Amino acid sequence: MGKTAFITGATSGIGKATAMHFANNGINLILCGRRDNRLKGLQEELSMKVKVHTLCFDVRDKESVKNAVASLPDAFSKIDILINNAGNAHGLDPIEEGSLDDWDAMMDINVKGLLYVSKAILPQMIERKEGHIINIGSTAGKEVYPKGNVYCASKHAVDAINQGMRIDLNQYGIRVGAVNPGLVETEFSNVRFKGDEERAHNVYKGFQPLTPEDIADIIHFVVTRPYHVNIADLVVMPTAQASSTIVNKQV
Ligand code: NDP
Ligand code: 8X3
Repeated sequence: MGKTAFITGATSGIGKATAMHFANNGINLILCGRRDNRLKGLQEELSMKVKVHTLCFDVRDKESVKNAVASLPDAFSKIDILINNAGNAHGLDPIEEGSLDDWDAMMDINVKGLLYVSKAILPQMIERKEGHIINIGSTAGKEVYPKGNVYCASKHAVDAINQGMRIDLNQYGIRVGAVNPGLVETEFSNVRFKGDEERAHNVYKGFQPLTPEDIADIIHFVVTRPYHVNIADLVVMPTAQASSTIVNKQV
């Protein structure tokens, strides 16, 4: 019987690519997000390869998170792998001009949402003394960049939570690790710039960014190591990127 992965933010970008990569490698899927039409489309596509269940909820809503996890049918009730991926940046403004709504969104989704989902899934991993949690952090969780303030804070929090989880869950034999990407071309910048496609496109102009498939391939590598091997903290950038602020752009 194949393993089952619970992926948040599976409707787009890194989460979607991970779902597709896992399906190609026989990992059953619980796909989560708010856009149900996308979830259903993916389910239709990937059900030919593996078992797929979808859960449509907002990670900010703690009751919805709890109810969604509790609603899982028997065939999906054992979760081997949790990919805490749902998240986005909202805005890119100096701290004095930042929007309170953007700040709430980033802290509520990237930090609290990750905690709510983990809290709902952890009891079964603790009971079985087995499980693997991958937290999707960012280079923004290692280094702060101009105007990145609150997004960087949210990803620094993910970095701390990743370490804290690994420490506290060590006694249960649960693997915990983070994958921290640099610039990956997804819908990330469209969300950050609130639908301004040109501005979003310009972020990735003049160099070769990572693709969501690059990250999916790495996540699959991480989850397929022998159980005694835990990749605790992995940072990956495009070759053209040296840090959050140094990108070799040919424009
Ligand atoms: P996308 O915008 O393409 O995907 C974001 C995903 O998160 C979507 O599936 C979206 O689904 C989901 N999501 C957002 N808000 C919520 C919410 N409130 N409740 C439930 N799901 C939500 O971006 P990426 O794939 O790039 O981002 C995925 C992760 O990777 C994020 O944590 C991001 O911070 C991180 N990351 C991205 C990098 C990049 O350069 N792209 C680099 C480093 C890290 P839906 O809208 O359907 O709810
Ligand atoms: C996404 C990478 O540099 O756009 O976390 O913040 S960055």
